[in-house]
Amino acid sequence: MEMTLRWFGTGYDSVTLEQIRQIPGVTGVITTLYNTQPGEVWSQDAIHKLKEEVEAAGLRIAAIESVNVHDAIKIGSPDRDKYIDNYIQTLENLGKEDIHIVVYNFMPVFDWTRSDLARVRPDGSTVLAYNQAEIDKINPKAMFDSINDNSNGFVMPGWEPERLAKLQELFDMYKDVDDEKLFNNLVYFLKRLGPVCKKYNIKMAIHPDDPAWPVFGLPRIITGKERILKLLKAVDEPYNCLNLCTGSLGSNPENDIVDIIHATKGRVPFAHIRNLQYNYPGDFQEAAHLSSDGSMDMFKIMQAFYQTGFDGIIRPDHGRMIWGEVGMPGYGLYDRALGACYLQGLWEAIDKEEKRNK
Ligand code: DNO
Repeated sequence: MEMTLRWFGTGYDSVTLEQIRQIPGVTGVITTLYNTQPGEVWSQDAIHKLKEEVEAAGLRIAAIESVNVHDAIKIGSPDRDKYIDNYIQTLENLGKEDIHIVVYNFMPVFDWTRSDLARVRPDGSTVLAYNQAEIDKINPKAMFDSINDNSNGFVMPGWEPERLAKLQELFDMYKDVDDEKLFNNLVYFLKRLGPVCKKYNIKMAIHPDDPAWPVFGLPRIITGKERILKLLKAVDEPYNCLNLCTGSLGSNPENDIVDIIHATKGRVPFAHIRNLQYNYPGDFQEAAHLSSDGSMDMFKIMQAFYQTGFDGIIRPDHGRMIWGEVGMPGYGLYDRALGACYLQGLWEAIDKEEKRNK
């Protein structure tokens, strides 16, 4: 297991590589070329520069999160092959730079959705939160504006203003896309990536839908165990794999995370680990990573990874904003650093205990 932290790049993140380097046990970052748009080719030169910057700080790029997928590919429009060709070229360039894990999602229009970026918890910390009744009251444009206005001046991942300026147009384009079409378009996309992934040993790790149910009437297909297994089987090759995100899958309390970890054994090179607090159906908020701070048993989750022989990378996912820190909501330094240490503490204890019992 390797512990990593997400870093959006100089100019896009309030956290520096030097700070990340000082979190005990963190050896890699999960990063991206933040100024690119879905559908663009990433040049090898730009990737190389990013890599040099990370390595100069004593870290490595452990994965790219994300190379976002152009909506034409998700919709299956006639020009999709052009965008898939661009994606293949980007993977080729990443492969040449020795990068082997790429995260993406296949959610229409929006990436993750929240109704509140700074819900205040009893201890005064703030967290991302979701309330279905709030979402039902607003339209997608209002949702986008509220995310944009409340992100402390940072562009939130997956909420690029350039793309979302065409919101209505995008919604119209998805009119005829149901779950089945979206799934078939995903399989088509993945099959075309096969040769380049095999050539460079690249793993395409899909991020589950967050929250794990349809939002604004748009289809969502990576929401739970059955559908994940269906996808892994549809392209049954090691390069088609899962970025197991406990928080996204866990937004639906019916998802048994421990069971999903066991069921996807061997197909998870990368995990996002965070805790959630369920309040009532349709309302949850994020929490500190500690089990007792939310509704998930983080020990059992780490134990399941250990027992399935997990040897991939982990990042402590979203944290609370604490100690007066101002940064991108969910992506401050302090609480994620606490999370990284806590998760490594669990791992060390599980490892020692399992070895002692052998
Ligand atoms: C939110 C993240 C997502 C994730 C993408 C992957 O903070 O978990 O934005 O990176 O869905 O493509």
